[in-house]
Amino acid sequence: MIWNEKYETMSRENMQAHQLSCLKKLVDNVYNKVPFYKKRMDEMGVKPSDIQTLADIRKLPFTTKYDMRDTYPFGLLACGMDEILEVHASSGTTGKPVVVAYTQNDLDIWSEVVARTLTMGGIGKDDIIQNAYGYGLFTGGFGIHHGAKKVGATIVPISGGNTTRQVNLMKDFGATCLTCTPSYALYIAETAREMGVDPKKDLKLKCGYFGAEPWSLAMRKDIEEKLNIKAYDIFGLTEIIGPGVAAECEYQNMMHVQEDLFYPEIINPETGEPVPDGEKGELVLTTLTKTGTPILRYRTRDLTYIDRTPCKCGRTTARIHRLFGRTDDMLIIRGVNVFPSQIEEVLVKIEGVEPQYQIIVDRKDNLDIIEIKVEMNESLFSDQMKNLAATEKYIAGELHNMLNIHTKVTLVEPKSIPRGDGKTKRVFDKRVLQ
Ligand code: DLL
Repeated sequence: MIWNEKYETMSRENMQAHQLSCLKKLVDNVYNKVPFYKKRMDEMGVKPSDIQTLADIRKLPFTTKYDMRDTYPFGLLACGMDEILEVHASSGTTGKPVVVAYTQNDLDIWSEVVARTLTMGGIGKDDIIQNAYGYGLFTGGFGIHHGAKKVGATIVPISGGNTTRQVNLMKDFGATCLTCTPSYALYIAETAREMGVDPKKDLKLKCGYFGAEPWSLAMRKDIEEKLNIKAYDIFGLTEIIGPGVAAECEYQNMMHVQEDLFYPEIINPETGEPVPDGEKGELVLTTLTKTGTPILRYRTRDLTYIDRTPCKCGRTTARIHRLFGRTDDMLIIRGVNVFPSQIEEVLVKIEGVEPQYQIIVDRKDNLDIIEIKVEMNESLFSDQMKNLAATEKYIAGELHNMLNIHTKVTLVEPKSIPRGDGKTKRVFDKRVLQ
């Protein structure tokens, strides 16, 4: 089933006409109501009337995380505070948080995109959603909540944490859909196994929507097997709306962007110039219809490519590839570029290890060194006959063959890498402090 036939199956021609009409109104609105954008556009010598085609979007300024921090907390507001109903913020490890304020119109957009997402996985009013994304300033909990209400599903707003209770309630209430970060989904699966709960026999889960952090296809397979579900990828970011900007349909073949509401561009992150469809680059998003904190050309730092061909599911919306990483999480190890997600791809294919790992980068004698701590599974751990040093060497060899990096691999005991109920921190780059 498709939640919104009109927009999700719109012809490209009509979609572009719709996007252009929204873009013109948006630019007019921010130019007149947000001094930050007026100043930027004046500096660039561009007026709202210069936007006559979709390609003219390139005349407009980019917005970055720094711009949002500099205008903290409400400097990008395009309406009065009396119209704001909800505020969310991304934690940000450094500096001030990024704050986004929602009007009723924006909350409607948010619930609409999450309703479309849940419908893609066959979730409707007969379903029970265990929502284990954190509730609070983070957009995960409330975003799923708003959309679940819209489709009429039953919501269990359990938020993150207390994993034993998560498993018990999932069993007792008969949840059919689980929503949380992919790393937390694996933790829940592990806990269920320890509690003697068999997802095949004891749970009614059909699917889950996992996002907010990078995860590999191999990790998807692991979650699907361990929880006996279909695991869908859901993407979003606070600056734009939260979860629901793009998500996978039942074919799990790239994520549909809700492009009648968020206009996607893919650019070369170094030059800022557009790249052709199918070529990897940085995703840039413009909120076409938001009224609280409308954003022009937000530099997401997320790397992906776009495909505008229609999908087998009948939807015609552009799709983005699952994220390859972020321009700012790329590690440069002795001149070799490597993303944590590539390391994960290699690790999860190796028998005897779990997709639980930490990447520690340091510099000694002016040389980058990278250590990978990876957890053994119970059977490798208990197999005393196994030569662990040989396994470590084998993993290091695989990483070298696949990624051309020299690593020190350390196998650690099952469960020794801390689990979280939200986004998991996997990279510790000590060079940053030097
Ligand atoms: O993580 C919103 C969200 C909540 C998305 C729940 C999906 C599910 P932020 O905290 O602002 O918002 O972080 C946004 O997280 O720019 C990506 O780098 C990363 N991210 C989000 N979804 C995915 C995903 C939420 N499916 C940042 N795959 C984004 C990989 C993701 N990375």
